[in-house]
Amino acid sequence: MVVMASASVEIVRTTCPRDCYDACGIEVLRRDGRIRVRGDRAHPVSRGQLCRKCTAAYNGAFLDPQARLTTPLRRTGPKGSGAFEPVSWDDALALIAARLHAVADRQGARAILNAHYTGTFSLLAYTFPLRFFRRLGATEVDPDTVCNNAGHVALDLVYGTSVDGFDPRTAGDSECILVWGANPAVTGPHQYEHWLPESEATTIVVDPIRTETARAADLHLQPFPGTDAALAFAMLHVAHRDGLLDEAYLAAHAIGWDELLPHVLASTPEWAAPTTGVAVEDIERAARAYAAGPSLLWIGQGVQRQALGGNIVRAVAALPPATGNLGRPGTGFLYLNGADNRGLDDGWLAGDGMRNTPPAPPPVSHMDLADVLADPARAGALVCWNINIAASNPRQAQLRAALGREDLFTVAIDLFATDTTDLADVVLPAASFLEFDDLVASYFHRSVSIQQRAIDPPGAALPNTEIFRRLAAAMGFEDAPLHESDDAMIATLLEGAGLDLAELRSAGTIWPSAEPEIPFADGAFPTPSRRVELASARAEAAGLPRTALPLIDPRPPDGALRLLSPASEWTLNDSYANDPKVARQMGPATVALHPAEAVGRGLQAGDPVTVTGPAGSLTLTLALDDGVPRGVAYAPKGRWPKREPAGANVNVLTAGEKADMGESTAIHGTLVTIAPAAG
Ligand SMILES: Nc1nc2c(c(=O)[nH]1)N[C@H]1C(S)=C(S)[C@@H](COP(=O)(O)OP(=O)(O)OC[C@H]3O[C@@H](n4cnc5c(=O)[nH]c(N)nc54)[C@H](O)[C@@H]3O)O[C@H]1N2
Ligand SMILES: Nc1nc2c(c(=O)[nH]1)N[C@H]1C(S)=C(S)[C@@H](COP(=O)(O)OP(=O)(O)OC[C@H]3O[C@@H](n4cnc5c(=O)[nH]c(N)nc54)[C@H](O)[C@@H]3O)O[C@H]1N2
Ligand code: SF4
Ligand SMILES: [Mo]
Repeated sequence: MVVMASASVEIVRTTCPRDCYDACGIEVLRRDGRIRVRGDRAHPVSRGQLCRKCTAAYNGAFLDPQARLTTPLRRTGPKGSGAFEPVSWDDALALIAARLHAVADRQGARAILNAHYTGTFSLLAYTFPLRFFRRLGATEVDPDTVCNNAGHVALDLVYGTSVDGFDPRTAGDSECILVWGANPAVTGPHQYEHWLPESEATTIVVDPIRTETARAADLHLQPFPGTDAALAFAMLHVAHRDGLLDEAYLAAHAIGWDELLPHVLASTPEWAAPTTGVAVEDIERAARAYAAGPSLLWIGQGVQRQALGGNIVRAVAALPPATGNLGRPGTGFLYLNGADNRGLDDGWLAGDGMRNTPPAPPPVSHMDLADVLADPARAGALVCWNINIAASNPRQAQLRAALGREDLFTVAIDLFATDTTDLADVVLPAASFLEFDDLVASYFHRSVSIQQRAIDPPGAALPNTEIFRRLAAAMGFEDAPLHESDDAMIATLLEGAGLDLAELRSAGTIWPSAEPEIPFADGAFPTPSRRVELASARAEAAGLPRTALPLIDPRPPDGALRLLSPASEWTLNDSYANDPKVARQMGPATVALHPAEAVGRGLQAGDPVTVTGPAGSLTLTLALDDGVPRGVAYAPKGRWPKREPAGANVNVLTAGEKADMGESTAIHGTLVTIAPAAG
């Protein structure tokens, strides 16, 4: 909806659809033909402030037609040479359709790979294209495997769901908020600035790095990476020892406590302290504060990117039922809140129940993508959209080599010319969120927001939805679900949720439930036993231990460091690194070490250092930070390889090792060595 703020100013209210906890409200102002993107002061979460990265990029690269892709492109030189010529949409789509049909005829549609993620996380642009790939019978590269799948699988085993998180509005009833392996100062800035401090609860942060979030907490537990399961078991031990368990809750609503108990009894704080690096007193303080409750548990995504990440999340997830911090105001856990807990049927949007679809081939993990793409028998074509795999996936050099296969037909769809589009055969220009209507469902708040078209796309750019409708037509797929209009899908989704479009357009964001929702208030869980499964037959059947175990990763061998590469405050994953203001703020790529680690290696801040990991080496600038523990190296993600001096980012080091569950990334388990750069 356009509001005329004054005779010469038009304002459109919309929402930031990035993969971010916040889902900020946005106002787009048009004054004398000039556009300004700013925070919506009326929005209860963002309160008029966007994060600095989005303020820069939405007023910078996103609005700059020189920075954006504005026309379909066809490759004219060797792969990766950067030689492209503009073509019309009709020609580009006809070429893609012919090549995809040829691969399907020759090898079966399973040799067409669909790689996608949350470049935009607005509902339609993120989900609708999946209908096309279902109809086609393509192999999906399982999106969550590059991010958070181990946590999803673990929570599904324990609770039967990973997407029915606490309602943040219930924090007023909490005495303690435990943030385990999330860093909202960077990844959910408004939760850090408003939600956490305003709750008045005691805040406890568990993070190997003394992040800004950790510094602001009442208590920071700083375990060595990959030791969190031992810490969680020791907290359960203290709760048991000090009579703080909720035996009644366990008896009524959980199974398997008896199987967990021997491990809990063995996990004394005196054992856990040297095992994790967290002092006995701090383990006890945290356990008592959390168990006394009412307490919220925020399980971050950083904690599960470990070799035993699934086991860690299962162990941490035992805390709420054991201490009765579940099912009543001020309690519960949050990993993510799924759109469907607001009545938004994202399964339907993705094509559940569509007729005329071949059986879906088994998905491929992002950890295996480089190998699959290198194999002509398994990969004849790749369609990449909403993701920049040449920057964000592990095994960067191997992946780039595979993308360089002349006989791999690659389509890449993006707003910008990324490292991935540079390696494509056909590049399609996507419209940005400012340029089309959609819905946004925050994964922290249980809200629904409108995304409204505020400006025209540059050149010939189109929203993901329209691109895949046109591609379906070019392929000769006439199925009605592949041709639904955005308006019709928005109307169906809102009707299912009982929401009114006009009201949403004017409010920007609506909470469908006026009162804080309390998941599992009835004590029932969507597991096979209908209870919290602390011991799980499903886990056993999948070849996993029946219960979480107090296991830790071995400490790095002498001289080796554990590389952590979580979110950067200046980028959103790989997005914005191409914005000039953001690039200036970020400066050169650094790796941070504890000062004592630098002394031992004869290194000083600012030195160029060569970091060597299992898949390759990279030269970075050394930073010193005593908030990084000894034995750890810290180098945030989010750089564009082609903008870096070495033509690579931190993912050139990483080998695609998998976590224990869900074929998911164990990126924070990467071991590296660091030495002065030669020359
Ligand atoms: N070393 C290391 N690597 C990591 C991680 C880590 O912690 N460490 N984290 C991992 C995680 S958690 C994730 S989620 C991944 C994310 O990695 P990516 O998914 O690659 O990163 P994004 O920046 O979210 O988005 C990718 C692209 O989507 C494009 N895009 C934005 N909007 C649209 C749109 O409307 N349509 C289309 N077609 N494209 C659009 C953006 O311009 C961008 O180029 O990275 C993973 N990689
Ligand atoms: N600014 C910004 N915001 C983002 C993103 C971004 O790239 N930049 N990415 C978005 C995406 S895709 C995601 S998935 C979310 C993720 O957001 P979060 O859930 O906050 O997760 P991360 O930032 O990946 O990691 C959080 C913390 O986990 C810690 N960690 C690493 N290993 C361990 C461990 O073994 N134990 C414990 N306890 N902690 C550990 C890291 O030190 C880090 O501080 O953020 C989203 N928001
Ligand atoms: S990335 Fe997150 S903090 Fe930044 S504007 Fe978007 S929703 Fe808000
Ligand atoms: Mo992610």
